[in-house]
Amino acid sequence: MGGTVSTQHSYDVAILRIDNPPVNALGLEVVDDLGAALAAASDDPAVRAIVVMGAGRTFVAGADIKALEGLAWGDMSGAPDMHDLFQRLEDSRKPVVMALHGTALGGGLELAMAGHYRVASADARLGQPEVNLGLIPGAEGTQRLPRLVGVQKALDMCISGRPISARDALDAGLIDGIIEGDLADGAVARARELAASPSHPRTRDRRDRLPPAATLPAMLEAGRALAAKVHRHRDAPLVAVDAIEAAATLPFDQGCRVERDLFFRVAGSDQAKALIYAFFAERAVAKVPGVPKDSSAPIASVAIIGAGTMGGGIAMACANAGLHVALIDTTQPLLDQGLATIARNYDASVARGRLTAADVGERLGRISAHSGSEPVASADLVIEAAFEDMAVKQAIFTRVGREAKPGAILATNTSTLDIDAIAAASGRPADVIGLHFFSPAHVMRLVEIVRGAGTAPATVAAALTLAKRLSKVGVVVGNAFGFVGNRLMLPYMYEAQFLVEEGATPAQVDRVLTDFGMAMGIFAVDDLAGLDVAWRVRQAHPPFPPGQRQPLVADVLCEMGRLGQKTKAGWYRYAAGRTPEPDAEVLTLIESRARDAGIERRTVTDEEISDRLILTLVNEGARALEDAVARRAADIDVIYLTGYGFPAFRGGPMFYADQRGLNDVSRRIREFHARHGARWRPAPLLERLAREGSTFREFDAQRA
Ligand code: 3H9
Repeated sequence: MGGTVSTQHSYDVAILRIDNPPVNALGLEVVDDLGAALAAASDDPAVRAIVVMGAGRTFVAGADIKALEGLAWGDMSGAPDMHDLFQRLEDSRKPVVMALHGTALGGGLELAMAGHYRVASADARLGQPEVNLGLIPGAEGTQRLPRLVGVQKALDMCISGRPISARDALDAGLIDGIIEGDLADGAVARARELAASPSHPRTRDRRDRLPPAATLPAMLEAGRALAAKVHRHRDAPLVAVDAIEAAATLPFDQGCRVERDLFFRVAGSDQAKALIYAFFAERAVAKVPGVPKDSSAPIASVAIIGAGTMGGGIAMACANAGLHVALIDTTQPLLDQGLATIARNYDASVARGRLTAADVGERLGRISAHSGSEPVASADLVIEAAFEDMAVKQAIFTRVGREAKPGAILATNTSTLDIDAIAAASGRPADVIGLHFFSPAHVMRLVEIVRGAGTAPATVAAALTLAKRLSKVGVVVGNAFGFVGNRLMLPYMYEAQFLVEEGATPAQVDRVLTDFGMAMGIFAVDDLAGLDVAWRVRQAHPPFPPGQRQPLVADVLCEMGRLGQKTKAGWYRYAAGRTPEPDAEVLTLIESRARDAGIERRTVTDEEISDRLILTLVNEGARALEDAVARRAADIDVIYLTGYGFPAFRGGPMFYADQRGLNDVSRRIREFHARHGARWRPAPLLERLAREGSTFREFDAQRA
């Protein structure tokens, strides 16, 4: 028998156990081995029923995404055809019970639906997440799921990609029972009961859950509207609706042929390439040479110094993950204010139905407030989230360095300051690391993990483990101004300001960016963050050297008190709520400042806006790689996808550049250099890769 499936007998039941760590993904070998194990169990006269389950922590979490990556790039050799196996499972005269635990996702759920019966442990999760990879279910999922749960629920699951709980699956008819206690024993008992039945239900024969023809069009229309809304600009969710339509209107085999054609149409698309790349890039960031994979330092208690917006958000992120948090600030009123903000944020989650009042009670119960620094001594992790001022931070670290227990991790949440200077004050730089959370810290997934010159590998490992524990993505970056994210963001922001000085409007720039797929336009982002944030940064770090063009308007807006949403006016005005409205006063100000500076006003095309902004990110990204502040192009992409609203279906700025072709990117940057001067000097790394006909992906691969 093959190596990925083992057979074990319990009474007269054969248990076929899929063992392909880490997540039992279905690749060619598993499909072959399962087919062989099924044949043997079918032929064995002592076997009256069959159970299929997963070894280790999960059932099957999907088709092997590595093989699907090959497929996306034109290599068909690794992608299994599961149709035969599924047909044989369904045609088995002995009942096949699928026993699910952990996750049954994508091809895993498709496999489960090919069995006659499905049982699951109470904590199992089931879903068709293919859209997250730019795909649709391609192993009969779009044909079987509507037959089991109806078109409406199938649309919801295939469009959102979100898994459902075992309880939901039971209510929806996707599984037949929940097993409390040992899953294998429960599944075997069920299989033995069923062995006596003369025949077993085949999903493919069912039509009872499919809707009458008259109600179908409205459901599909609602599905397409939902797909366009939740996955703006993405093709796969809409294609999934087409495949489900085929399930409702065609016999099973014909529906499967439609699904197959549609699957192959999306599987080779740029969107699938980008999203699959993003899936692996997000997981690769945790693999840092020289840093142990798993941290041996368990973190259970955290002391957070500073109860402001950042400290409060970090406290929530930690409490949500089950950590005990001591929130420290200098006075009781500051602590009260911080706790009130935390309570308000939690109330909003309850109002939105994301948490129950009991969940919130539990989480708040893990946060205690302190006006003295006593909790520092016992904390496994100390996070300083005080005012962004070197003297303040150094004073805190001098004290923390003395008071924290040996082996504790000492983190600073600075966004602009030098980690080494902060670490020096602590007297124990090996323990010190930057944790650059993004606001709101309980929501945003990105944490830049800033490694100082003296940071120990074990400290980096602990920070990576913490990020995962907080359900965040930690990316290790070097200690240089702006780290990686803001280093790229600042020139992008200034380029947008130059564009409006030349004749574009903030609304046009923001529209071009959201059309490109960015979550928000840069002027709307600036207004949301507060214009004073970048203003303070500009005062400490002028954007461009003297003699180069400087942005003309942002400082003036700040001086006018137009600080963004919080003052109801910034680049836009906010007459009612948070919706930005173009403001004639700002347009006049931009025009007059530009005229005074002798800038010729002209029509700026959407294409120029898009290129000047996105290629600014690419060029600066290449420089960050040259300087080794970013380790890999994929790290930059993950930072932009998880922290800056860059569209996942484009894979990130560096992947976008690869897809466009570095030759074309470099040609365009040289044009901008000729027209706009020094700030557009092409990054030598980009020029070299373009000359060699290479890509950032190859650059990463060579470094790995
Ligand atoms: C599909 O099924 C298409 C079908 O319709 C059929 C078409 C013909 N394949 O995330 P983690 C690896 S599309 C290969 O850190 P967690 C992952 O790279 C697929 N590898 O763990 C990582 O490797 P490494 C539909 C996979 O506990 C390791 O497993 N399914 C796969 O936080 C651990 O992953 C999905 O989209 C895979 N399918 O989360 C599910 N899945 O250690 C995708 C994981 O070397 N997977 N790996 O870095 C997930 O959502 C999460 O991995 C899961 C576990 C929730 C399962």
